[in-house]
Order: sequence, then structure tokens, then C-alpha cells
Amino acid sequence: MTAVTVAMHPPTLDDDPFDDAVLADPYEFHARLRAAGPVVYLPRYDVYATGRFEEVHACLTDWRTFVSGRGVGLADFAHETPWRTPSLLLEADPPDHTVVRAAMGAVVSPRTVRALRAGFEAEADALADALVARGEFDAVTDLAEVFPLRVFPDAVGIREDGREHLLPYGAMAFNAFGPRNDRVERALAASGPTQEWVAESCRRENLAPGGFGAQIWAAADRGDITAEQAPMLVRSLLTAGVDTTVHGIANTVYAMTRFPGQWQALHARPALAKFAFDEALRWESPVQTFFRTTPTDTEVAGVPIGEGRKVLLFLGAANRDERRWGPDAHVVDIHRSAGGHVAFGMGIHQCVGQPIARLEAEVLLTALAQRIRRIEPAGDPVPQPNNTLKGWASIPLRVEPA
Ligand code: HEM
Ligand code: OVM
Repeated sequence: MTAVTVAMHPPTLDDDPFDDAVLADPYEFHARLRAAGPVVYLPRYDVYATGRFEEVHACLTDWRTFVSGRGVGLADFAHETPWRTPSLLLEADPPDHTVVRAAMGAVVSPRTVRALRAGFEAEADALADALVARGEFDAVTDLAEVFPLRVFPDAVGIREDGREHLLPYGAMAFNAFGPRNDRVERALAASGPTQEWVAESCRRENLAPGGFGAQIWAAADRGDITAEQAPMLVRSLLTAGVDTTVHGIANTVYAMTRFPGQWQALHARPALAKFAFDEALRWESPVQTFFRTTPTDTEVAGVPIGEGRKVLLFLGAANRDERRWGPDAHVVDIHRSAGGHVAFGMGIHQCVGQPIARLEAEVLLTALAQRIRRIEPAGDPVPQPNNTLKGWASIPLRVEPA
């Protein structure tokens, strides 16, 4: 017998995953994406894509074959000019990435973040008290946007004025990973003052002592990183550290409105808050997608992929893959083992801000679970379209005090 290698042509899907309607409700598209095959071709953007857990996980962990240094959005930095200086973490590969990541990992660590817990708890308790007293509020604008902005900028040590730039800047950065559609063009066109404010905020003299920002500069003083790299790392915190947690918190509340029994379980045992957060991140992942680029000819699940191709990884679809999570993948169950989801990524780029995100979510959900017996929608949630982030602009909520 002669062994014959057959180059497999991937199935083609004509969908636009960055269309407003798909962004608002991507799950039907995700199902067709996973069903079509382990790898599909999207002619609309001339990219390969995968929504299956096994392939997404494999690509995330194989950083040599699927690089980040050419950008983790649709744009290939080998051919296109990035909208801003690329991130030294997100948009870098070893060995450059390794040094910088070690420095950031020392600044944002389980140990350094533990010191923030008491202060975060006090803020969470105060906010929960005020919202429960109101009885009705918006889970996005009154809760999920308020809490991170109350604790995170102070933890970094940035100045008070101009903090209203943080959410728009993050939204723009995550939009910019997608195609240059209207949403991106409009945001970029008006972004001058915001970009200037962010750059200013990263300077050593504008960062309060003791915060993550000052600790990044201290790493430069020690020679762990250079003085040119320090402000770029502060920028990474400001870019990735706000909108992500806002949507993570809001999506968790939304998940609980869709599965009221789960809130009952959480109220009965507030210590389950951290599991509720992981399960919600799995079920509705705030960061839906990232791209990688192939520096050499390769292959995924038998599908050949040429040099210099973009591969679109659907984290949010992988987190609902029945092959990995079983037939009830689409059900929220805070008692399941959601650990191992890829909502924070996987491998060398796995979210360095996780300890902060988890702390924020845990203290806030705990405070709410202790005080609220029942939650129910007080109106229709309003989606917030973003090329990368899955979230809501508004989630009207009614709560019944414990
Ligand atoms: C990386 C998601 C919160 C800072 C990542 C990645 C994901 C992610 C999926 C991997 C990117 C890749 O593989 O290309 C999330 C989610 C969050 C969250 C869902 C909240 C629920 C945060 C926070 C910070 C942060 C609070 C900052 C304090 C970063 C940075 C990276 C990163 C700097 C790049 C790490 C590297 O490339 O080595 N995040 N993130 N994130 N995240 Fe987060
Ligand atoms: C960064 C960064 C990291 C993760 C996500 C992200 C806008 C940015 O290092 O700037 O999204």
C-alpha cells in the first residue's frame, strides 16, 4: 500500500462574524462554525478560523506556529501599519515577550493583588448596599462600569482627571482587532485626545507611589526592563484592564438573569462567587476572538495553511464546544468545572491581569449574593457591539433584598 497525503480543503463560510447582528448574538454562527469542521475558511476576510475547543487550545499554546508579533487582530503588521505602537506583551513573541512578561508578572501577581482585597471589599460592600436600597438599577451603567472604575485606576495609581477616557480607549483598542469597519473608523477619528491622555498617564511623574504603575517603573529602575518599556507596560494595564472586567461582571449578572436558579444557589452560598464568575466567562466570554499569524507553512487538523496567513480563534465558541463541555455546554451551571476555559486565553499570553479581574469579580459578586435573594430583568438588555468584546450597553435589573 502506498500512503497518500491528501491536502484537505476546508469548508467555506460566507458569514461576516464582525457584522453587528452576529456580534450581538454570535451563538448560532458559532454552532455552524464548529459543525462545519475543525478549521474553516472565511472568504469575506480571507482568513482561516476555528471555533472548536481542541483546535483553539492547540493554536493558543503553539506560539511558534501561531505568532502574535504580527498582530492579534486582522491586520498583519508585516504588511500594515498598526494604529498604535504594538503592545510589548500582547503583540510580541519570545524571546522579547518573555522578559517583559516576567516583569509584568512580578508586578501583577497573586501576592501583590492580595494586598488590595480589603480595600476592594469595602468598595464592593458600599456599592452593593446603595444598589440594593434602590431596588432597581442598570447592571451595566450603575454596577459593572462603576465598580472597576472605582477600584482599578487607583490600584494602578493614575491621576483623577481624565478617567472618563478609559472605557472609550479600551473599547477602541478591542474594536481595532477587527476589520476597519465604521465602528473602528469613527472611534479612531475622534481618538486624538484620548490617546494623548493615555500616553501622559503612563509617565512616571503621573503615577502615584505604591500602585502597579509605580511598580512597573521600579522594575525599570532595577534594570528588569528599560525606561522605554515601562510606559508601554502601564499602557497595557490601561488598555486591557477596564472594559474586560466591566463586561466580565455584567455578563455574569446577565447569565444569572437567564438562569435564575443559579442566583438562588449563589445566594445560598456566596462563597461560590468565584465559580459563578468562571462559569459566566465560559458561557459568555468577554473577549470573543483573537487572531494569530502563521510565519511558515503549516497545517491544522489536516488543513494546510500557507505562510503569512491569519487564523481567527473563536475563544467564545470554544468555551461552548459540546465536544469539550458536553451536551449542556449552553447551560449556566456554577457547580460545573469551568476551569480550563479559554476566556483568559491559554499558554504564554494567558491573561496577566487575571488576579485583578478575579478579585474584582469575587468581592463584588459576593457582596451582591449576600444581600440579594432574587434578581429579575426590569427591561430588555441592550447589546454593545464591539469587534472583539461581547457585552451589553444596558441590563435593567430588579432585585429583591435578602
Ligand atoms: C491577555 C482576557 C482582564 C491585562 C489576555 C488574553 C485574554 C484576556 C483572552 C490573551 C490574549 C492572547 O492570547 O492573545 C481577559 C478577560 C478579562 C481580562 C476576559 C476580564 C474578565 C484583564 C485585566 C488586565 C489584563 C484586569 C490588567 C490589569 C492583560 C494583558 C494581556 C492580557 C496585559 C497580555 C498578556 C501577554 O500577552 O502576555 N486577557 N483579560 N486583562 N490581559 Fe487580560
Ligand atoms: C495590551 C493588551 C493586552 C490584552 C488585551 C488588549 C486591547 C491589549 O497589552 O495593550 O486588548
